[in-house]
Amino acid sequence: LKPNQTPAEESKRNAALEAVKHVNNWSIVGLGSGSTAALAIEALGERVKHENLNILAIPSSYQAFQLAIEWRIPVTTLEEHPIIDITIDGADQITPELNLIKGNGAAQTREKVVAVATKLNIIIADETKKVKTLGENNQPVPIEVLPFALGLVKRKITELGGKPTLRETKGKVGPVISDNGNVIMDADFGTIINPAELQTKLKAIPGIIETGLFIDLTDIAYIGTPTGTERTEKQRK
Ligand code: A5P
Repeated sequence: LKPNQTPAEESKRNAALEAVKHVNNWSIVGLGSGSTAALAIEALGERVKHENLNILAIPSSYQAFQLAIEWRIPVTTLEEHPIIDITIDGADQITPELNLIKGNGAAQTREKVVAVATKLNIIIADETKKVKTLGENNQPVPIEVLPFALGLVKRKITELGGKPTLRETKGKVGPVISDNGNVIMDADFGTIINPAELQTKLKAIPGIIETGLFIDLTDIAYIGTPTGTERTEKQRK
């Protein structure tokens, strides 16, 4: 336990510590993004330092890349290693079927590329991320959009029943620009009964790069509590 940790941080750290136990020597490891994934990167860094763990990491964002450098975890690229052994990432919402909404940190496109390239995907989160149905509690779907296509994408999302909002930055006026040079639309679809169908419809709109709907991509979830973790597993189709 770290000093001055809030119960939420403790929960996230417990999940992160459980997940990094799955990382074996000589693995290619995908690094997720966000505050929970950051704790897993830290825990991996500790293992690299104290256990001489030999791994090569593929960061899913500029944030994850910087953290890997900070914790002295060697990095590689998907071009060199197109198959990733294990990825540990966070989520904004997670259902009992282990479907997710991701992208609160605008990193969902690279996160999904990394997840699809990965043999074992582990998601870590605290209990606040657990939901019955994706889209509950007004959680929008983060969508990365080519700036040129914004007008079209907005209209098409509205036709699909969504309420799109362009994500604005803090610390600068104007929209959030992703690590890939695109903008983010947060689209509220209410509760999403059929997320796979919505994903297919959204991906058919030109200008949508990727969405934060992660369907059937997760193998194990660790939900952390201040005192332990709850594990859920799923056989991917
Ligand atoms: C980044 O774009 C997201 O997909 C994160 O994985 C997600 O937002 C979880 O972040 P926290 O762990 O900070 O809640």
